[in-house]
Amino acid sequence: MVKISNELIEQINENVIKGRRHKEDEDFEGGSVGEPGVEELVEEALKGGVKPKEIIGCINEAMEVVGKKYETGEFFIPDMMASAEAVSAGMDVLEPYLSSTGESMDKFVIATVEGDLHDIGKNIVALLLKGAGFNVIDLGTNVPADKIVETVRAEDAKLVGLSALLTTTMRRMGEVVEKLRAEGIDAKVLVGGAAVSVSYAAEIGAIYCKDAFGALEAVKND
Ligand code: B12
Repeated sequence: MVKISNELIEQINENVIKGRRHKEDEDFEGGSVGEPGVEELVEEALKGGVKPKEIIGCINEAMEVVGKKYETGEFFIPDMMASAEAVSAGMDVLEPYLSSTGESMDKFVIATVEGDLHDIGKNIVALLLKGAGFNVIDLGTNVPADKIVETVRAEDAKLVGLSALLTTTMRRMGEVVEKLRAEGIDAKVLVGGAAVSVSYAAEIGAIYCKDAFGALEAVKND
């Protein structure tokens, strides 16, 4: 069983990197058609008892590799897109396994800040918190500060999550926190994404979360 799980995890990793969503997809050399892609592999892993946490960890690692390959010029934007789509396909399969117990908990408004289109990390955080029973309001990507503040106020949310993957968009997080405080809203703000650091989070008065599990810890420790 352990061996099978490890093999499946390895295959999920490989197929995320290759950007193969499902069995109809080709690999880089035009082969692999008919072999399971991320969708089928995640399904098989979950049915075989692999924990969602392990699958999420594997996805994180695979995307890390994709980022390195992009940095070194081995991958281009379409390759990153294909991997992102493969992750989305896997997350759709994962969602019911993380589905909420029906507890009604605090509202959590989450968004990727203005100028930034990256949403895989945000979606994982949203999914995990939804699964933990939080009432997640996901505003999507490229969201202006005013829209975030307006939603937090209208929903009277006590928790806010901001994602930024670009060094150029990270500063938008500070703008959101400033606007929230200017309106007298003292919601707890969680921030994450590759561009963000512990020191930047501290500078703007937010809580840094390394990953989605860190987010869960931070909101549970209220
Ligand atoms: C996939 C990807 C893309 C895809 C995004 C598709 C999508 N739907 O998201 C596409 C192709 C669109 C893309 C575009 C671009 N990208 Co890009 N992209 C990536 C890549 C490879 C992976 C990101 C990812 O999904 N990681 C996996 C997830 C699970 O990890 P994560 O996002 O970090 O999230 C986890 C934690 O950070 C945390 N977290 C994240 N958000 C939040 C929020 C909260 C509230 C909390 C609590 C926690 C939390 O929890 C998550 C789960 O555990 C990264 C490389 C990298 N190392 O990050 C580059 C990267 C972020 N991209 C980069 C660049 C440069 C770009 C482009 C500018 C390229 C271009 N020239 O056009 C554009 C920008 C587009 C835009 N305006 O946003 C650079 C950024 C460099 C920088 N310092 O600014 C990176 C680092 C690649 C590199 N090494 O150069 N990209």
